[in-house]
Amino acid sequence: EEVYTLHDVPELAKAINNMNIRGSGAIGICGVYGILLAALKSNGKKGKILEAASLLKSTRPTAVNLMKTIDEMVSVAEGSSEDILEKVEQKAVDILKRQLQFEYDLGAHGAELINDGDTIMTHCHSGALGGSGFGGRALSVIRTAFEQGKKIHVYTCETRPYLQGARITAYELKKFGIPHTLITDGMSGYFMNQGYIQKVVVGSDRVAGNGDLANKIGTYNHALAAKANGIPFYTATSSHTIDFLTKSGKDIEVEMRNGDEVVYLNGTRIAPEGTHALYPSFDITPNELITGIITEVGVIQSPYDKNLKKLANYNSVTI
Ligand code: RUB
Repeated sequence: EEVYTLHDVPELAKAINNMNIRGSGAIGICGVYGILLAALKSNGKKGKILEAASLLKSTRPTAVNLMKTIDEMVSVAEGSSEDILEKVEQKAVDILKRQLQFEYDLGAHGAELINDGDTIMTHCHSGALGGSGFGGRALSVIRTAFEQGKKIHVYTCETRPYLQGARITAYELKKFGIPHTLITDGMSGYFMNQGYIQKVVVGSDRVAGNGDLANKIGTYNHALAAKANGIPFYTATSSHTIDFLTKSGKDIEVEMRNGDEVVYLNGTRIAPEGTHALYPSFDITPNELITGIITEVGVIQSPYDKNLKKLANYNSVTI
C-alpha cells in the first residue's frame, strides 16, 4: 500500500488534485482532517480554517461529500481558539464514525439485493480505501453479501486512464478473499449480453435531488448496457452524497481533467504528437436507468424526486 505523509493543507490539496487520494468518501474524510490540520497548525485561528476550506473545496468539483464535510467542519469553528480546537477535533471524529456507520448500514441494505450465485459488476473503485474503511460504498454491499456466505463473483471494471478497477478494487477484493475477474471499460456490454453478469453496483460522487447520478466516467455506458439487457443497475451511496441543492444531473459540474492524463501512460506518450485528448472525469447517468439507490436507510426506488425527499432532513442535509 502506498503511504503518503502530508504536512500541511496545500500538500493535502495537491494530493487530492493529483488523484493520489481519490474516491468521494476518501476525499470527504480528507476534507475533514484537512480542516482539523489547519486548526491544529494555526492554533485554532478561524481565518486559517476558512482559507483551508476554500483551497480544499477548489480541488475537485464533482464529488459533493468534500464540500459538505468541509462546511460541517467550518460550522463548528466558533468561539475562542481553545473552543475551536476542541469542537473541530470532536466533529472530525463524529464525521468519521458516521461515515463508517453509513457503510455498514447501506452494506446491509444492499446485500439483500444480492442472490447466492450472483456475479456483480462494479466500476472503477468504490472500496475500502475510500470512505472510512469498511467497504467504500459499492464494496460495502459486495463485502456484506460475501460475509453473509453468499457465493458471489465480482467483475471489476478497470477505468481509463487511472485504472482504479485493476489497481485498487482488485487489490481490495483479493484482500477480502472475494472471487473476482478483471475486465476493462469497453467489455461490460459483451459480458452483460452473454449472461455473465446479474447485477451492477457502482459508487457515487453525487446524486441529484431527482436521482440522476454523477460517477466515474463510463458509468453511464454500463447503465445503458444494463438496461438493454434487463440487468438491475444500483448505485451505493448515503444521504450525505445526495445533493438536494442540485435539482438534476444537468446542474452537476463534471470535472474536466487535463487530456495529457489520457495521452501519457506511466510517463510514456501513447498517442502521436499533436493528438489532442479529452478527459471528463465523471458522467451523468439519468435516473430512469437506475433500478435503486442503496442508502443507509434502505433502497430508494423511482419516483426518486418524491422518494429521495424522505432523506432530506436526515443528518443535517438541507434542501
Ligand atoms: C472515483 C469514483 C467512485 C466514487 C465513489 O472517482 O467515481 O466510484 O467516488 O467512491 P475518482 P466511494 O477516482 O476520480 O475520485 O464509494 O469510495 O465514495
